[in-house]
Amino acid sequence: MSESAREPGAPAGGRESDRKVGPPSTFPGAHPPRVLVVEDSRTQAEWLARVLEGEGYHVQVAADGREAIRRVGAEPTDLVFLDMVLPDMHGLEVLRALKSSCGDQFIPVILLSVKSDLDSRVAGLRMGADDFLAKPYADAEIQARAAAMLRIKALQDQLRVTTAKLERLSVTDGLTGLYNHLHFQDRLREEIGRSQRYDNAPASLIMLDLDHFKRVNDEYGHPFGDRVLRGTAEVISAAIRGPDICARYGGEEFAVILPNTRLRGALAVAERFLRRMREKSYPVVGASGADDPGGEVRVTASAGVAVYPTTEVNTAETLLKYADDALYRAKREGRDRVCSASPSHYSAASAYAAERAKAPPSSDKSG
Ligand code: GH3
Ligand code: MG
Ligand code: MG
Ligand code: MG
Repeated sequence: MSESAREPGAPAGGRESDRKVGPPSTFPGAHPPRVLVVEDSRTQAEWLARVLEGEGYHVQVAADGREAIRRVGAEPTDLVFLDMVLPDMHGLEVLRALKSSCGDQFIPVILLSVKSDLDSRVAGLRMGADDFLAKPYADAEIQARAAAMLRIKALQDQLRVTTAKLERLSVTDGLTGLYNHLHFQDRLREEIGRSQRYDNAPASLIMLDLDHFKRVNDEYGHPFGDRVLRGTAEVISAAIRGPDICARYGGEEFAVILPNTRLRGALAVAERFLRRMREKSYPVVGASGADDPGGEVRVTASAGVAVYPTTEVNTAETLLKYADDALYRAKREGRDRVCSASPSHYSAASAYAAERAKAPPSSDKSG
């Protein structure tokens, strides 16, 4: 160690009596902060560890750069003290590797350097180091800088959690937990854009609307209607595959984007939704007092399906329009059924329905 190092137990600035005694302080997190000391001098490392452990931190030591990088990659770390002079790598190289490996997580790094080494300190700060300690350092300074960094880290972590929560809320429908209208629009455009980039790979859209839902609200009340909407979201979520995107489009209207899916596949999915809707029942508590046994309510839905790309359907807007038109046709033709978009689509839908009609008996009455 050429850097005016002091031996353990003989700190330059701080006195042993300055150190806090008694039980470690309590931390806001569930665990004591985890500190990694990267230092090849054993005496320096042990001394730093002792000072930090005195603060109640959980301290690990890495004797070289490679071990430091491995540990940060493998073990949760809240703070790193990093010596500039290491046997295998320069401290700045290690810093670069650590900072690029922690992604959107903030892991503060305090550089350990000698006072005269201004250039490395400046370079280190420019490269993303968060602070530095110049040797010889005092116990109190180590403790104060560690505490300051951990405070900033706690705030950053909190900010990350809050941001993630807000991001989730901004795309979610509060009642059903599905994606909301705005996010649906974004995803539909994204999906069509992707399809255009990949040789116009097909994508389908299903629009779904509950039948006579106003009556359900009128008869059983709005909270009951809300339960039906949540139940519908469950039915839809359970019936789709991973890449499919489902959203609450509006009041009692739902939309599902099916990437890489042609008409036939989309019709099958829509039929499955409707069948499961028919099968699902919602218990009603007796409305007229204790003698009223209550009962159960079933709510059906109508669906419109359109596929991209066709001659008419060549944008997100036209895909939406055609699915919507198909939905209204399903309503007009009696509800509780699936219709598809253009006449050419429609004949395919009819062919599909005819095929289904020939299939072995099923309780399914749509198509
Ligand atoms: P149709 O079969 O033609 O679709 O008839 P409908 O009664 O379902 O259609 P209409 O558009 O007349 O009524 C939709 C109803 O959906 C009216 C509205 O009160 C209800 N609705 C919309 N959003 C919500 C909600 O968040 N909760 C509840 N409970 N009801 C809602
Ligand atoms: Mg060293
Ligand atoms: Mg409706
Ligand atoms: Mg509606």
